[in-house]
Amino acid sequence: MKNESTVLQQASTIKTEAYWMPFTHNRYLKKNPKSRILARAEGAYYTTVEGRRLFDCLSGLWCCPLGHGHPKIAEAVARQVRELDYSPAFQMGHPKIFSLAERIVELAPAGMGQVFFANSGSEAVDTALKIAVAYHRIKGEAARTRLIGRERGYHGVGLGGISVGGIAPNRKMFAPLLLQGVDHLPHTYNAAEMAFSRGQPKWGAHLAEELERLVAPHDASTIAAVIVEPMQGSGGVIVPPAGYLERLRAICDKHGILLIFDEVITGFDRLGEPFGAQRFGVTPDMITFAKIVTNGVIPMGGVIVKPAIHDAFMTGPETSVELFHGYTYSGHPVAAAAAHAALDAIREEGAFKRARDLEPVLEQAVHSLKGEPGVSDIRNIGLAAAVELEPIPAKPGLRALKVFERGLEEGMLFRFTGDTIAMAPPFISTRAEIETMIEKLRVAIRAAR
Ligand code: PXG
Repeated sequence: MKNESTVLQQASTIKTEAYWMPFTHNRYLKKNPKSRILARAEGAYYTTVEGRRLFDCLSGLWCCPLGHGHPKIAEAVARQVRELDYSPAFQMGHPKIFSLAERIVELAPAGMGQVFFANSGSEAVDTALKIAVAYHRIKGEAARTRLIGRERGYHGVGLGGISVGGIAPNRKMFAPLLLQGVDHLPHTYNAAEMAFSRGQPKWGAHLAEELERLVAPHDASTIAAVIVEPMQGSGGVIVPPAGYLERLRAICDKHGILLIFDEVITGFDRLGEPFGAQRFGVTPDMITFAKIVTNGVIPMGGVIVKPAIHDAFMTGPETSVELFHGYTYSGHPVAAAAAHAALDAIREEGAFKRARDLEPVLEQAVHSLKGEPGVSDIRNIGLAAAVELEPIPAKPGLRALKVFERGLEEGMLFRFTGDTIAMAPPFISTRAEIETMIEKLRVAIRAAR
């Protein structure tokens, strides 16, 4: 363990040139990096290399709700490295990954049967898309190749994920590489109809009917799957209108189209239920997950499928490989150990209940920002919320950047994209911490003119 002065000493010698940072304004950050470099973390707080303590308003990037440095997870990881650090993912297994798959199926909505492991949300999504197309082919419907995503959807950065995703800047540089045969449902956000909604907006279920319009010109027999986030996270905490997901489910059923919920953010309690599927009472055919499954400590992702999908592949000679897909680190033993410990902690520490109990606290606090300068919308569900800011004229994104930077000075690590501030505090937060987070946001918003 390094002491404080060693960490600070290191900070003064950090050279930033060689590291190309992901989804980051590299040149701007590197002009003044120290306020952005994290040295350590404990519970719901980070400490920067300058020694500033920051409340973790987004639980890392939506992934660390049990808090940092969780002793049980740390212990499980250390033990696993000594016991079995790596086990070949193909043609071999290890006990913890079988039992983890079973546990995840138990947490999933009734009717799910198997788990295929990957190492990130992006890999989980590309895996689900491949399974969908292969499934139809095996079932004798090889023409079902088209995929339907949604505007403002985020499904990671794989070529499949950006093709079904609907965030324009993530796609436009790579247009020639995008998959053919993809359509997008309209997003469900309409400020005029739903600004300042608490929980699910009442307006918007009819937008699911657009699926019929996308299916019709191609014929349902060409459509493999629809993929949506039950709650759009990266798109800015866009909560599904009441009745919308139910309608999507019904239309998919009518046409034999697989419905995939991308639950990389909503999986494992963010919405107060194990999955968004349970929160919204709609069971998809596949669920992708990542992030919270290990509390973010070791990368892991995966796809949960219905037995009918899995079983369709289990044909042909028993000695043949059924699915030509997988990663060197699929079901990594250290990730599996971290996931078991995280799921133990979720159970023992009552995370579902905590997220549910804190939901009204966050809701009430965040909506108190209505009327602050430049706040055009506030929305929330589970332990997630977003505040939409009016852009500074001709300078989109600048207002949120100012709020973010003032937040750092106030001891808050907010998340901003465009002019939206997103929050998803750790489940271990206290009521007072959530209220303080919002009061500091108020200060930052007032200052960011
Ligand atoms: N699907 C969804 C729904 C996601 O939210 C991914 C897939 C990709 O996961 P990986 O592990 O490949 O990054 C995500 C990731 C944010 C933010 O601030 C969200 C994500 C990642 C980073 C930041 O909203 N989601």
